[in-house]
Amino acid sequence: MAAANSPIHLKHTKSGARCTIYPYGAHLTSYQTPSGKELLFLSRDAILDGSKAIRGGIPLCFPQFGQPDKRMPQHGFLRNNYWSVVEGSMFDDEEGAGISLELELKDALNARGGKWDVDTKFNAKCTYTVKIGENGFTTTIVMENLGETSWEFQVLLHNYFLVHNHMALNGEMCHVHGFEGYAVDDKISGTNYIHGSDPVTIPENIIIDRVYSPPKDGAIDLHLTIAAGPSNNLSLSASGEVDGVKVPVSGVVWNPHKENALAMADFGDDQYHDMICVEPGMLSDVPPLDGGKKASFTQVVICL
Ligand code: TA6
Repeated sequence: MAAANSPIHLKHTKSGARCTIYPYGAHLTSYQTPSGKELLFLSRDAILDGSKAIRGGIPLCFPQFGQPDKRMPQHGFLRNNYWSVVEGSMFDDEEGAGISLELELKDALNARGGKWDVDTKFNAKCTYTVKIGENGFTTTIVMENLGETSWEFQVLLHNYFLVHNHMALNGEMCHVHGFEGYAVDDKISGTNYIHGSDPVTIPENIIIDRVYSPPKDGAIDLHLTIAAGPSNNLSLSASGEVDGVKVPVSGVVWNPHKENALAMADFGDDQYHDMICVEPGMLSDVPPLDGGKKASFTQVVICL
């Protein structure tokens, strides 16, 4: 019987901003501005009973993004395990409101009865903090190597942003500014190229699945502006470090389009019209995390 996955509802008393987090996956599924505008997409068919990763909100991806092999599940182990609230971490003050949750992966790995071919010395503790304020939210994940052997990893915050029907916005498409000059790995066309000076446009009528990697001599941190429709513009900034050394931040843009979405039981009814995934992460050139050391990754999402 899956443990109860009762959602945690937070409200910032001063501003009226609200959010919802599920202990399963430490999964932020909703952030609403003081005026009640929702920024995150949550599928109407999302499974919330802890039997499957939640479709929408911000799934956490660690220690891998995607599924290059069968060593572990797609996107790793964080979104499909129960996290515990860090005692005394909930706050609500002048600046904002927030909470931290934690998960020791060794238990998660053991709980799987060795089902995954991951080095059993892989002993990581992850702590995830969500802070909400009047104009948006900040999410930070801290990854600690509790073991002795260093391990390689990726980390990504798989944001599903809410867009009210891509093409209904007076024919407007979603735009993402900030990937200019980034190297693109287009998973759909199988091509690789350097993105030009125009914004990334995300029409509703094609599958988009692209990884944007920063140029070697380019910015380390990621700064994006996401134009997701009238009065729905967001800024997204992300930064990461491993044992105190900053690591270049990549981004992923995904829209499954009709065929792929309808093939997912938790993503039906043409809901793909109403979302875009813009996902910051440390995906390449990430140094291994040595035993006893920590890494962290943070994003700040602000309504413009
Ligand atoms: O966002 C990029 C991506 O890797 C896509 O290829 C697609 O698989 C998506 O993540 C969703 O993955 P999920 O395992 O949540 O269905």
